[in-house]
Amino acid sequence: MLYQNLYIENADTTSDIRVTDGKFEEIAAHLEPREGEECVDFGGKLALPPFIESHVHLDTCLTAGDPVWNMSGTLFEGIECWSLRKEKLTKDDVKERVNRVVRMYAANGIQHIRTHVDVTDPKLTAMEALIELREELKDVMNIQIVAFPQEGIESYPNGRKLMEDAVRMGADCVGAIPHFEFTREYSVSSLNFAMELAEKYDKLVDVHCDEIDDEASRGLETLATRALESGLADRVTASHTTAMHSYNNAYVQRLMRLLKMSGINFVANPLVNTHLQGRIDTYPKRRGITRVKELRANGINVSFGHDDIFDPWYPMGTGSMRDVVFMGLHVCQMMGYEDIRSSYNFISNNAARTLHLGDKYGIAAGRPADFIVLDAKDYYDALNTNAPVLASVKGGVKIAASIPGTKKALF
Ligand code: 17E
Ligand code: FE2
Repeated sequence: MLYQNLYIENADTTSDIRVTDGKFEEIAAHLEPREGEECVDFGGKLALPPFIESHVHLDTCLTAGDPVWNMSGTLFEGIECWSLRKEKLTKDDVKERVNRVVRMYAANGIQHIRTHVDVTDPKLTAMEALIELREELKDVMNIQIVAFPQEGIESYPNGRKLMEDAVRMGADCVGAIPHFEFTREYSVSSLNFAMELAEKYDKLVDVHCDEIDDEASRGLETLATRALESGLADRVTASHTTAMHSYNNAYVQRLMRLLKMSGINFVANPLVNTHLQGRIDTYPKRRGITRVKELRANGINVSFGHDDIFDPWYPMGTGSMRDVVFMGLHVCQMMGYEDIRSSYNFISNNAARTLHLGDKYGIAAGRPADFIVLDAKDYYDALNTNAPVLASVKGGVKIAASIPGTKKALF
């Protein structure tokens, strides 16, 4: 199969891509079609490695207002609303919602998702459902599962056991929520426990870290120190880190050295944290997004996540990572020409590093033939015009495409 005339990752000139047996065979400025080879000529459109959702809670998606709406718009009321919904969870309910959401994502060119799954549930219902879905949906979506203790590890009954049970069931990553634990001591010991669990079972780590406007919330320094000392390094991710917005600059200056040394990844969630943070402020109101520009300037890996789609923490979402990038560039004030053009990295190459996709990801000969084509000439144009996904190809198979002339997806 020959895909012709594609601008690969904002290149100045077009390339042709030959796919054989589900892999990229060769990529060059011009490839002669072989006898009988099927050709698709895109006539100068943008090709990118598939989009990646590096932070979402699939188990909570599509539950907004059930049984109650989050009236204050805070993280903490969201946790209370979810606690009520959690009592009603069944495996079928989780599976039905996740199936719908995964298709929304696929239609928008996403092929990899890292999902946090709440394990503060004595029955681990959502975890069981997600483990099955990871297998059932693998032709459409690569799903990575984080064992996420929404109501705490040390502050929830049997929290440690539930975490270990979830990892034994097959979770890919270990989570934690230090800012939600009852005390600072619990916060530190929950992080130590999570890191030891990850080492014991050879898992990645992704912590909901300091998702609060309290400048005294300093789980991040503990997480980064443990990542450095244990050698887990870039296998560790700090998600949200919104307290960093409120840290004083002198502290951040010292912290940044440790963050660089540790090698950890960051995930910011610009849509959801713009909505959830600053809620107890009058004026001025803090944006509550982590310091993305400064982390990037220090060479630290950052990706962007959606975090929620229509659930107790966020009442909107269509599964489009474009909306996430669009908001992220605004709130982080990264609107320079090159910032905008290269911003697809937040939902592709940077996220691939966080998910440790290695050489399973990227448009290069010998790798799995996974890529998307957008109806635009470069990513600046794609972002600005909200360009539809003309094709999402996974393993050489077209799994999604938009209906010509519309932004609706055929799937
Ligand atoms: N749970 C949490 O602790 N934080 C969030 N942003 C979401 C769920 C969505
Ligand atoms: Fe989250």
